[in-house]
Amino acid sequence: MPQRTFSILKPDAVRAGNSAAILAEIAKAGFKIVAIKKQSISKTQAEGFYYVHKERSFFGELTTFMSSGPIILLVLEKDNAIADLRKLMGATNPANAEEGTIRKMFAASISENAIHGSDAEETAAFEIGYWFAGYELL
Ligand code: 3AN
Repeated sequence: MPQRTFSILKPDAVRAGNSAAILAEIAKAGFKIVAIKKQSISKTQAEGFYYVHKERSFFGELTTFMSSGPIILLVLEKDNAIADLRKLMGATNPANAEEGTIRKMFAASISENAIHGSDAEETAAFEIGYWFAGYELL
């Protein structure tokens, strides 16, 4: 059964001109793009999106970074999409990311790590609904 996941190409990746190369890796891995949009988000929008991390020490840094420039919001679909995208992304800290992963290829640090991907079905449902209206997901 095809599954949907949510992804963000983060401000560092967009700023560096890596969006198209990362989208090519995503396509090569067999994901279908259900929805895609580029936009700048406010600090408040970032705080709402990352509310599960609000007690973490890096919350301020994370939400300031995510609102520092345009991002690309994606809904992706394939069998096993959530786990497969996490695998393609690589470890949160690019220093620990395996060869061939997006973070190994395109991320500079744990805070500026090129890509976000949902970590579970419930988070994917929340994250897709946070950024996309139903009519954008047909
Ligand atoms: P992932 O994105 O791999 O699921 P999470 O959910 O642990 O990682 O963290 C959410 C985001 O917060 C990460 N993508 C990263 O940008 C940022 N982050 C995580 N840990 C740190 C840290 N120690 N310092 C700064 N930013 C961090």
